[in-house]
Amino acid sequence: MNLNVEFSDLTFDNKKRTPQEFLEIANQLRKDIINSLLLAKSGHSGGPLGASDFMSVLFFGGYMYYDSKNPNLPDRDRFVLSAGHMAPVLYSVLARAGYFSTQELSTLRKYGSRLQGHPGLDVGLPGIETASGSLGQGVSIAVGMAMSDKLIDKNNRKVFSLTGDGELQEGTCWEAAMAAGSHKLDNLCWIVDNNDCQIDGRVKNVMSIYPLKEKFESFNFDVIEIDGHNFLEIINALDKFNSNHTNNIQKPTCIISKSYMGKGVSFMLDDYKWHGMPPNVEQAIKALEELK
Ligand SMILES: Cc1ncc(C[n+]2csc(CCOP(=O)(O)OP(=O)(O)O)c2C)c(N)n1
Repeated sequence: MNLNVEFSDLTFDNKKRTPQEFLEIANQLRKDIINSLLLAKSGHSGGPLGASDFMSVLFFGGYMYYDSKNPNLPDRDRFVLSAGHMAPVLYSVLARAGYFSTQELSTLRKYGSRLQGHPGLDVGLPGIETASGSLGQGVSIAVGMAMSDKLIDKNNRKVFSLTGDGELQEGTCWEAAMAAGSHKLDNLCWIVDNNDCQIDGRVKNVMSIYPLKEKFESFNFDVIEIDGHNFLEIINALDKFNSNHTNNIQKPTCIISKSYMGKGVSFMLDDYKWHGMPPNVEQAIKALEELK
């Protein structure tokens, strides 16, 4: 069976939108994820598909200040994908925002490509703020960025970082949380993709991270729990972070985004086996049909 993979040239701007528009963008991201992973023949399907709804609102809903044609804009907001293995969704977001050609999505994980399995700084891909993939490292760097913005430069920038929930089993995360709360980093928005799946099974069975809300609250976070596939709830949570930042509430914000691994593709839904597996041709055809 053959599948002729094509990436459209469609890009999206960054503005207020309806839930239906966000869903259409999220499904475009999902199609890119399926297509690029099919060509790569390796990589992570489940996490990126589950985080697509949140990423659609974050990057295309007017919540981050950035200019894809001027990636080093000095006062830009920054996004750090701490769960670096979810790179396929970040690469699709950056391409669809205009940082680089959507055609480059076909090079995922290829030798010499700028789209490595985990984001790197050495390959020079615009829009990548730091290398990540060693779990716990990205969010720790994001906390450092927020500290320098708030405490040293005293500017108005915001830092967003997305961790997995399995990632929170990495101890470094909790030192980062303690630092963020202790330094009252109200310019930091920490998003937890809470699909309760990780590489070996359910997060709660491998090693429980719960209760999560109370843990972050004890580190001085304002915690917002949402359905990570409900666009109105995502919008409200990001609005709340904006108001926390504007009003200097002296607490970082944590959005616990309850999601499903593989969301959008029926045979991948809520199944941890799709954590680190790409689709084959038959599976990709079925997935793309469902995402039409
Ligand atoms: C420090 C470190 N230990 C182990 C790994 C291997 N690893 C990659 S992803 C992953 C599971 C992460 O689970 P989660 O954050 O929930 O992501 P999801 O399964 O939802 O995509 C592990 C253990 C790693 N990348 N870094």
